[in-house]
Amino acid sequence: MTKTWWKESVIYQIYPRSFNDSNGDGIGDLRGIIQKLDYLKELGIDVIWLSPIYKSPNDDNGYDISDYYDIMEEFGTMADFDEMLAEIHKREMKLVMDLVVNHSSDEHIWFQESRKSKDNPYRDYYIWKPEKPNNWLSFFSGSAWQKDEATDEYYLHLFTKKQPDLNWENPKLRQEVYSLMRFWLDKGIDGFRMDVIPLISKRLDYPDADFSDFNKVIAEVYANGPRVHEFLKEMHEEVLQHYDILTVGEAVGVSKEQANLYVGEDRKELHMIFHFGHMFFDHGAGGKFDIRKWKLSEFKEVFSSWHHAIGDRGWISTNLDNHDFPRMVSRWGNDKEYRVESANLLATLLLSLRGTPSIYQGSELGMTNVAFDHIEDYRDVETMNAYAEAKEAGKDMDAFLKAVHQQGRDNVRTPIQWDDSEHAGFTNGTPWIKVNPNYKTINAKAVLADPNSTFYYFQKMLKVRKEHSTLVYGDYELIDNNSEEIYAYRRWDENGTYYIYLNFTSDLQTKLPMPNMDQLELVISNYERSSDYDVSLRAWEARIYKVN
Ligand code: TEU
Ligand code: CA
Repeated sequence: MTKTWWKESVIYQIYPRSFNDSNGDGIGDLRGIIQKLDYLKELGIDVIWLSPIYKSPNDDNGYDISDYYDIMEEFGTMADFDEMLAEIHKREMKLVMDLVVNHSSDEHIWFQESRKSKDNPYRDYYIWKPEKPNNWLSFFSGSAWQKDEATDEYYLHLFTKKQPDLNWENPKLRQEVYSLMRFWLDKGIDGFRMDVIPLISKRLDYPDADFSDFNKVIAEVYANGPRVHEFLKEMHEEVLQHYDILTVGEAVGVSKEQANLYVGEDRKELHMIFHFGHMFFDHGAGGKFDIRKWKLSEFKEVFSSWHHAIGDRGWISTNLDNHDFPRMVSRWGNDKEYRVESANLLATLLLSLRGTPSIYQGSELGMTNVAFDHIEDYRDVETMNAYAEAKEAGKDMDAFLKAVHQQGRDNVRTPIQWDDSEHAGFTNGTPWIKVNPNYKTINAKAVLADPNSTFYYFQKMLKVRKEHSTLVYGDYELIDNNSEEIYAYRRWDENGTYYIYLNFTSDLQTKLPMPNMDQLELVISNYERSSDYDVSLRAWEARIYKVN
């Protein structure tokens, strides 16, 4: 297996709107990020993935771009950007930008032109049909086709109607994309996270789909279209191969069997993908707000089977949350009495699997989901649309709000809790979305003052990954597949063998599948070690051993 920096790096995702506000307008910004770079350096991450900062009317918080060559006004200026990039590099960290090119904003000049007339030179930058060709639905509720008055035709939008899909069949559009990528790469950025990249090639027969299972439609109809690999190879040839960068595709709808078609080293497409193995697996047939219970054995199976499916041929990136999914400690851990322990256990997992780990902002603080009482306090377009749709359908709206508390995207979009002052020190003004009321106890100031905090555990675990390359490159084998309480696995290569034990319950676990104890040296644990506990695990205890 080839060894390279982007396999050894750890990514930290910043959602700029919610990170840090430097000028009191209630919206996080680039200068706010600059102020916190020392904090990130101290944590020990290598690469910052920045959610979109391009000019945008913010229908979907920047995932609707109206100018790929400019910075969103609320976030700052190009001079701020250049300064931020220089400051990141000065601290020997890297910057990966979000590339959102499955769709643009309807306010992009291309779409403004495209919609004017059928013979406009930009008409073919988007996907227009005289009639709705099928029953496709948007990810964010309602039809994926929107009628436009000027020409009386329909355009495709897999996301909101302010996010028209770009037409990748058009070679001119593809060249535009490659140009804007070069613009940012030539500024010196270190790579791209590619938004919904498996969706760029559409099925040109536009078949009807069976929406009794939306995730199945994504996988079988929307993603992995006929020309997707041709387009990615062209992008690689024209742009990517000329830079020493990190590329990671958001692989919605990509199965583990298909994954190496995107990331196989011989394929010359992407370096790695974020997979959705665990991200969608608690969704019922009715989608994310139709929650299904999961078992630990299923969770383990996701990571095990993805590890084996990719093998030594390709690479993946692993995350346990991001700006679209609930807080990791609330989703996979216990965000009540074992919040700190379980956040640290999840960090142990994330940082001891093969694949480049990505930490979402605030995880290192042990930040949790939020439960606003009123729908008016929510901001996310997905949540708002789904709420309106459920109401229209006469659903039980109290139950729906409860599902939002568990699954809504705003769970991870509340402002970062920097201290216990008003609005958690995120802003001097009024934040664009309310802070989580638990900021008085959960905040950066508090964790930095507490040697036993999540922050210092994450920091320590980041060092462990750096110092033990087996955790990066080694092979992986699950131990005790059937346990619904313990996640245990072995990592090994020519440099050593490691055993990782994670107790995913709030109970003491005594039946550990342990090899000979006196050969084992403890590398890290999220509890103070006490010899009594060598063969048992306390609530949410995590331990890594090295075999001597
Ligand atoms: O997300 C794509 C995607 O699959 C999500 O729509 C996901 O299904 C949903 O958020 C789950 O609730 C990307 C971005 O990460 C997301 O923020 C954008 O809204 C979306 O693309 C459109 O650009
Ligand atoms: Ca601001």
